[in-house]
Amino acid sequence: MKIGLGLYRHMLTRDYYDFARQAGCTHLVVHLIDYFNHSATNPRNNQPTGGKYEPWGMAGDSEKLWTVEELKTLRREIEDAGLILAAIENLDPAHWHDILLDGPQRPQQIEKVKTIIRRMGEAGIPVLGYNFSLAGVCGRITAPWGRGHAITVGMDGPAEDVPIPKGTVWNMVYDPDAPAGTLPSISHEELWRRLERFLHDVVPVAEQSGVRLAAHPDDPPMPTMRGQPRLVYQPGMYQRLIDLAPSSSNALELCVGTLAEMTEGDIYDAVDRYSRQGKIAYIHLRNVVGKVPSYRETFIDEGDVDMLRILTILAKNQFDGVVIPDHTPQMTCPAPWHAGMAHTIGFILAAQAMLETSVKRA
Ligand SMILES: [Mn+2]
Repeated sequence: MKIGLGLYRHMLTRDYYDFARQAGCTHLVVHLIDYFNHSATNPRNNQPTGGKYEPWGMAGDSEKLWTVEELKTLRREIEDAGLILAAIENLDPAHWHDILLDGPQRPQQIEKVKTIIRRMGEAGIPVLGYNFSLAGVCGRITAPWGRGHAITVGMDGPAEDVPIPKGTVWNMVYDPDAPAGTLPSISHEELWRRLERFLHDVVPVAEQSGVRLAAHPDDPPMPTMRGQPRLVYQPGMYQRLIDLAPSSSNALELCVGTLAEMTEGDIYDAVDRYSRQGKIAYIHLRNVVGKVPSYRETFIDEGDVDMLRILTILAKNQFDGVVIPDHTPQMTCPAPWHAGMAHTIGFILAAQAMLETSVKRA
């Protein structure tokens, strides 16, 4: 297991790289989309929160794809700081909204995603995280519910079915000039059909490029949100996604917190099942109390999930990928994000040292 840190776009600077090294990380997972772009409800010193049904921000430029040169420069800067670039997390809605929505630009956008994957391969970036979701992250509230009144996020009951306005998908606005109106609801089977077509189109290119696609489950994992179906909202549904395209390039961005929020199954069985199959590209580690529709995110050392048990299962199954802290509650200090991350990484480092010692003693 390798320990990494996830950095948002505005954090791709030497100071943040040094912070990651200082905290004990060897790897980075980076976001190239600016989720905080033009958003009043989304402070930059926290995970992107948005409002309950407000989008995070404006999507990027549909005509501008990350270039090989940009990706290579990013990788070099990260390596110069003594770290390894493990993954890029999330596709920009500007580049793939009509893949999610089955819209008229789908063929061109499939070519864009293929180009992104090929360029990542050329730049030596081995994993692309994605979240195949129409409503994206929504329906959560931010409140001082955490230990010591830390500000954290969660759900306080069933979400209302506030429909998604046209021009918005996956919690970002890709077309501010879209006509009035809302997205029509689709069925779960239609969403799975869209995912299957997506995998069919891009997995061969990912294989050729040496890139693994890594799917995040739906957060929060409700069966539907905003009148739209969710894809992976119970632990067993990940298996359907895996079986749709048997390939090492069809993998998971396994989010322990999101899986623990699900109403069925068992988090330890899920981590065991998918790590045993070698299907986990990388892991989001986060703890929670409760399940949808009533849960809150907690610090790593509290909450319902026994993290030492999770890490023991991963070690037993020889998981060799990267584990990153997902979100943490905001710690009350001048650098709430940094403090929460350093606290979580310290916990993971200690757990790892303990596991290694027990292996040596055994
Ligand atoms: Mn996650």
